[in-house]
Amino acid sequence: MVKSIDATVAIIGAGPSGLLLSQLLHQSGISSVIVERTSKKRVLERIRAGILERGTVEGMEEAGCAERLHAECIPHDGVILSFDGEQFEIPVKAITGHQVIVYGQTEITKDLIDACEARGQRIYWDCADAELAGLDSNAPQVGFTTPDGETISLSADIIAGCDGFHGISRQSIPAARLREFERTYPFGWLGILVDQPPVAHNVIYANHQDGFALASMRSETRSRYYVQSAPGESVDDWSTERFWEAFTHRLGDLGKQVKTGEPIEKSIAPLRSYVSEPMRHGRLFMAGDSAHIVPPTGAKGLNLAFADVRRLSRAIAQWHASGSEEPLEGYSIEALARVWKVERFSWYLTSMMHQFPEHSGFEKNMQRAEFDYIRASEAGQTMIAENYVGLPF
Ligand code: RFL
Ligand code: PHB
Repeated sequence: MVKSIDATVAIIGAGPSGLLLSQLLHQSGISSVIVERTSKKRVLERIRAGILERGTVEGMEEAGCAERLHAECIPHDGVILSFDGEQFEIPVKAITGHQVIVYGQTEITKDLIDACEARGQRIYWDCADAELAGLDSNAPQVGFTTPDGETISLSADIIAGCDGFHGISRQSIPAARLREFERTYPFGWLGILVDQPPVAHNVIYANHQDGFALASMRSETRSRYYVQSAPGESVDDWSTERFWEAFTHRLGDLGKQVKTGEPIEKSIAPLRSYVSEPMRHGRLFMAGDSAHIVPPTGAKGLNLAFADVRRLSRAIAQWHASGSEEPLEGYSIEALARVWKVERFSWYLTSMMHQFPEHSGFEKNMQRAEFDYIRASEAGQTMIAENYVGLPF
């Protein structure tokens, strides 16, 4: 027996994109149902983003979910760049008038799930077999099976593909209708979480001849640190001792002040730039990592996802209120214009701050010249500051 249910919007994925979309649609009186592949526990355990732009904070405010964020976040006025141990700070707030904040993706996800549950939002967890149909019609459908074995057919006016890079939504678009652009990088990031105070108040991006390192944080007592790892390496290749030796060395003198300890989490992530165009196919609208990936240098992935979701929620609300297709038709083009600028910044900072195995002395000198130019140039620092704090939405 197939159970039939309906909602105005079917949302695939209960990551930050899907949860925020559901919450914003609710604020406009629009119903949605979320279908998620994995369990609530696993979604809440993911350690990912930490640095949020102003527009992301505004998105949480619009969603009515920013109370804990405002109480617990750590505002940052600047960001530090380091090259072979030499450092300088870009005064982001002095240049742009705005700050970024530290507030983990784990907390964002928790706040959004709590808000969704408090108002009785339907989230189907642990449904791994979602299939999309009728995308070319005005009555698309999502079929899936619950963990209890119940088969559900969800009818909607719109499907939102918020199911990340490995999701089903993008795969449901005929290949001939997609254009994909991709750059993979010859390295990954090994990240650890450790219960020790952060080495500096601000985030540090360090290019060292041994490889990249990044010092970030989750709170005044919890640090998030990364080092560049080689392709194919796994966490087992990185003993705790090897990590601390590499990390502290790559930070130069500041490295001597790092408080080390046993990591409470260790993971490795590949780096990639990816865009799939358009971000719409019929009644399917893509948002977040399902449509694009940025390398984490610059901390843009979640922020870009939230920019998509805010734009999409407004388009859907205008369509719902007016019945006009026009707001929906503009979504992909407008979202992609911003996506490519953020792709550019993430690619730029990745290119400037990492050791590439194929680089000759020429490229290494180009990186050094770029660093020296930015350090001495107000224009150069302004370019980095206005991207870091978040481009206008
Ligand atoms: P997500 O988070 O991948 O969520 C997608 C959800 O969809 C589910 N799903 C499905 N559900 C139903 N059916 C299917 N067939 C499905 N397939 C998948 C998944 O289980 C999941 O729950 O995508 P979303 O919501 O678009 O959010 C994107 C962000 O998670 C991502 O961009 C950021 O984490 C990127 N990122 C950072 N972004 C920042 O803005 N600032 C940062 O400081 C930052 N640091 C990072 C990062 C990502 C990292 N990794 C591990 C990739 C640091 C790292 C190390
Ligand atoms: C983090 O805090 O996890 C973080 C910070 C800056 C980045 C990426 C990740 O560029």
